[in-house]
Amino acid sequence: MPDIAAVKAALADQRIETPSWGYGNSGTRFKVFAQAGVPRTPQEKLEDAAKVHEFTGIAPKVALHIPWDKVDGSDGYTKLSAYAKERGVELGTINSNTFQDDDYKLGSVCHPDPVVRRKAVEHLLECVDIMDATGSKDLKIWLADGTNYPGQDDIVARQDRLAESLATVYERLGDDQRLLLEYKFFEPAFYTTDVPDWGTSYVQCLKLGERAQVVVDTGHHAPGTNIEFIVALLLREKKLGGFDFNSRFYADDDLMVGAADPFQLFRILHEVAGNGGFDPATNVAFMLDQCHNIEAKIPAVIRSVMNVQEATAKALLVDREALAAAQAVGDVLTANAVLMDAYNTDVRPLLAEWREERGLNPDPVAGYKASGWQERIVAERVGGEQAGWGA
Ligand code: PSV
Ligand code: MN
Repeated sequence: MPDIAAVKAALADQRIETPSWGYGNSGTRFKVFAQAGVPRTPQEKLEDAAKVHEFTGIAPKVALHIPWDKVDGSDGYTKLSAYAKERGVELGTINSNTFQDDDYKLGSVCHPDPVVRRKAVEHLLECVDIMDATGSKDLKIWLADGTNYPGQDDIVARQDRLAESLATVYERLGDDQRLLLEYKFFEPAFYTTDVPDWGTSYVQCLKLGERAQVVVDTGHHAPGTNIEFIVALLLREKKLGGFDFNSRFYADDDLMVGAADPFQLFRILHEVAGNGGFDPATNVAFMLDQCHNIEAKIPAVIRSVMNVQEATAKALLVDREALAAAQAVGDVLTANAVLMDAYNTDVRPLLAEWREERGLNPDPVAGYKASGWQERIVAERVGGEQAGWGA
């Protein structure tokens, strides 16, 4: 069996980035249910994110979404970054948004009109300017671009426009900055999506260069897709930039990671563990991309971080020597049993101990509930406009 001290040391290296939008109001296209105490400003989102880090110890970074987290002033982002640091967290990935403007009805960087494409590219370049101010290393691009009807636009021409637009952005990146391209098989486009799968993202990234990598959002696949295979392949090709973790039952549900299928999460993280993905040098960004529509937001983010941590601990517990030995002689049942032994291990006591060793509450959700933070934000965050992505 793997050495427990080594497992604990590996867990200490883990960092899970939380999304600013996970703290704001969200919902479906039918209804957004507002919650008391929800942040009204990017600063208040950072305060909530800092609580998640305080109780889990492994969530020191917060991803921003522009323009949802837009701040004014030439030094606005430098100040926001300082505000985060004062609270013990830092600004992480900058997520672009080319999907909420009337001009983007027929697409953004793939739009047939060069004027609209330029506008979308300008937004992405602005995101890189923000990265320079915040010290963020990753620009995440998810495109809603696509078509609804056969014949609506030329599929290959759209790929050409995509390549040209992304190349302009890639050239603007600093040496230590990355362009991370998400894929999603459908929605909001229903006939063709311009980046529908890992292959399309991979092909585009390959042409751009080393600092362009693929992001796997666990909610962006058709039912039954073997996501861990994609993860293993991308790691092999050094093209896995990161994850957007969440759970899906049906489409892009954005539920808490590990809630729908904890076994799938384990299988994914087993491939990460086996292919060097937990090595900080591999630089895989582990991010949540979730919306907490009906549940309390901060404890839901804490729970999600814990779900990733639990699945990670199980993946680290896989007896890789025994697995390799069984695989080498074609002992199918033993190989499978080795994997299942790790998955079926209750790692909660190990993680509680790990937290206590770091001066953390062994039960982060209970710790948060006892902290009084929820009562405080409900009492203090009155008036103003609550944050949300609109629905
Ligand atoms: C799209 O569904 C997505 O996963 C992208 O990452 C967006 O940036 C994010 O959701 C927030 O809407
Ligand atoms: Mn995503």
